[in-house]
Parts: sequence; structure tokens; C-alpha cells
Amino acid sequence: MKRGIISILAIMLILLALISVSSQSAKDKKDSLYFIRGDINIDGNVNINDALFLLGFFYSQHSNLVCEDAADVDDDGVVNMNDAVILLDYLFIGNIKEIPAPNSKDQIDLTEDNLKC
Ligand SMILES: [Ca+2]
Ligand SMILES: [Ca+2]
Ligand SMILES: [Ca+2]
Repeated sequence: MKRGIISILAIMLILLALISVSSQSAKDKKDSLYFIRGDINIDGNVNINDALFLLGFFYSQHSNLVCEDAADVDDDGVVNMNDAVILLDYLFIGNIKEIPAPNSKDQIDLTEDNLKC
């Protein structure tokens, strides 16, 4: 009888552990998936402040990228000056008509890379 209760308790503990692990990985996935490309300062909009934020990241030691994926404006898997140039072109010149997904919260990054977000 006692053994039966211990077995049930053990199974419940294992189930609880599995539930917490799976909800944690779902959360990690969500955090890494949802961003807006070009919204480099993560305020919900893509505008001049994002280009300035990226330039500040390159030229000052004081700013950090919260989401590297959002700063990878051309989605080539690397964050560099070209991303700032493309963002400025998209915003002000218009040769770049659109930047790769995600452009809103209901889209995801369609390409694999080693960037963190
Ligand atoms: Ca922004
Ligand atoms: Ca890039
Ligand atoms: Ca990507």
C-alpha cells in the first residue's frame, strides 16, 4: 500500500518536471522567435531611431544589441554596417522596398542563423 503511494508520488513528480521543462522550452522558443526585423531598439516601430541605435552600437562601446536578429536587417545571418545601410535605404531612399520577415508579431524568422534574440 505504502509502496503504491510512493510510486504514484514519483510519477506525479516526474510529470510535474516534464510539464515545467516543456513550458520552459516553449517560452524560450517564443522569446527567440518573436521580433520585428529592423526594430533594433525593440520599441515596436521601425524608424530612424533604430538606424541610429545600430550606428551607436557600431561606434560606441556603451550600447548593446537586445536582439541580434532584429538588427540583421537583410537576414544574411550577420550584423554589420550593411544592415544599417539597408535600413536607411528602406526608410528614406526607397530602393529597398521591404525587409525580410518578420515584419510583424505574427510572422517568424524564416531562415536559420546563429544570432541571438
Ligand atoms: Ca524601433
Ligand atoms: Ca545582415
Ligand atoms: Ca534569420
